[in-house]
Amino acid sequence: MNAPDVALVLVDLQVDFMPTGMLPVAEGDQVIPIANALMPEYRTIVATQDWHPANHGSFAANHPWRKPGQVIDLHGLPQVLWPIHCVQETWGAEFVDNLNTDRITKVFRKGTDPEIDSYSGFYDNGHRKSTGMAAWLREHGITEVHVLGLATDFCVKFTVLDALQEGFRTKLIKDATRGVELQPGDVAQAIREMEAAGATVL
Ligand code: VGL
Ligand code: ZN
Repeated sequence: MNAPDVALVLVDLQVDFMPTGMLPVAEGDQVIPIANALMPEYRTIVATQDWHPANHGSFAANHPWRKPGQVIDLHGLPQVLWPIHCVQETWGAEFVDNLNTDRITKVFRKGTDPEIDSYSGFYDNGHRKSTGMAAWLREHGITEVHVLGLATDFCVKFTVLDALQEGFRTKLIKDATRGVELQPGDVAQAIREMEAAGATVL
């Protein structure tokens, strides 16, 4: 059992990020049994859910002639365009079937504003609005977070960087993450950035 001031953070363990999903992460399914095995070791477990409205600006389909992978300016921020994924109240946005959700203490949903994307579980990509996760963790006496999930080079990375910025000791459970790798080497680069910012890689 970890100390009571340590929380486990499960990032985006959702149907659409599985290898058969709309925004497939290779081997993303392999992190689920690890998450299930680790949960009994934590008193506090928070999970994030990518939770987009159908008109979300990160969907290529919402921009004429744009395709997934292209980068546009979305209300002043560079935005990678994605396939339609994790639409609120749809199957793709649900937690993966075989994830043991009984032990999850609290869920934070992100990406709900159609005008801005939100990779981090703490803030949107412009750091304009908080999800309330940092305050919630502090209220529950948490000083350290252990992060796993999908995708290493997007939502996991930005969740880890914000956790550090919010003053949490932060460890990445690397074996329980997988990345999108739009470019080969993106995952290795993301891990270097997290370490450089002060994260411990387990
Ligand atoms: C994610 C791209 C778009 C992620 C979410 O969970 O890493 N990536 N939305
Ligand atoms: Zn998304």
